[in-house]
Amino acid sequence: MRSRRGLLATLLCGLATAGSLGAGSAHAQQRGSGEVVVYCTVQEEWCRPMMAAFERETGIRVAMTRKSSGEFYAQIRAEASNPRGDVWWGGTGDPHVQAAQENLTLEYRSPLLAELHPWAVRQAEQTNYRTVGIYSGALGYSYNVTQLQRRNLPVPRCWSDLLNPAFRDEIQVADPNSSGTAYTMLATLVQIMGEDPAFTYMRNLHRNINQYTRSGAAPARSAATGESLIGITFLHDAVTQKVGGAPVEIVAPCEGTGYEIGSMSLIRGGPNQENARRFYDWALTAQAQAIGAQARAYQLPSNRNAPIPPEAPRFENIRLIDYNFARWGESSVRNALLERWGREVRQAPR
Ligand code: S7P
Repeated sequence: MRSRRGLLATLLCGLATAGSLGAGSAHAQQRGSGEVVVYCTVQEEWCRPMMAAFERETGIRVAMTRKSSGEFYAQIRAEASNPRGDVWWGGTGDPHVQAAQENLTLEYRSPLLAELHPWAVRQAEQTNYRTVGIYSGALGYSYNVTQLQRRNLPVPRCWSDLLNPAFRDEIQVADPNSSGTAYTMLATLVQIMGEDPAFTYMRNLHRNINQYTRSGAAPARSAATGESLIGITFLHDAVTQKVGGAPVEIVAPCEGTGYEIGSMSLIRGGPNQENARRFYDWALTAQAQAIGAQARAYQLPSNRNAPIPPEAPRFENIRLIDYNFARWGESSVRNALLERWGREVRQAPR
């Protein structure tokens, strides 16, 4: 039998732990049951430990699938009359904003909103609390230093440098229809240059593109292995490669660049709504957000108490544009830009 002193020590220790872990562990005290279906849009390497930690903490089973931002937006739309998913966790904010506008997601005011940075709360306010910011990160590119030096090519520093004919077939970026990263690039260029000049730029860049990938982070891996010279991605996806030992340098373009507010939404009509809200609250805790860095994901977390990974590209060192998330996530605007990209860029002669 345990002594009274031992019991007191255990209780005090338990209280201290609950205090330091915050709302996440308060939830963990009531074990849950059943399952929750999570559509995960960050990298698989982060999706898996995140889901495992939630299962451990709550006892709720997670059925998780991973796809890119535009793909899950399209799936949630297609499933609207018979929703299969409960939570859409991660991915760039624009398609979450579009889903909110199209009434595909649910209004929810998490008690954890009080712990978030203003930019994450603003994302919730602008969508009537149908999505919320969970992390943030800036767009840019990385280049393979070994290949660049071996071939004596100039070091790129700006968006304009990517048009250099010396980079023909050497640049990789994703397709904005499937990838939130690539849509962020499209909307960023339009915001920096104006729409017609941005499309002229992208048609010229098209000559240097070797492949439009489905996934937004794939070009960072391609630059890391030297398969491509340059990969356009979020900077944090390139940091993951650099931390893993790849010979890459990371560029925040000199003209300025856009950024994402990675978001989370509850799917309207999802089959496990109570468990979905539990996942949502848990995913906003500092403790859950710390899992990103452990999985080598170097975004800036939205919970003010979550540790910022030292490797994360800091916004104060980057020339950021004032990205208008409400405008570029608006259905008609996003659809029109994607349609124009398909017609004028993807089909352009090389
Ligand atoms: O790797 C993390 C990340 O860059 O992936 C998300 C991205 O939207 C998913 O990839 P797609 O571009 O293929 O949609 C970002 O939100 C996140 O920072």
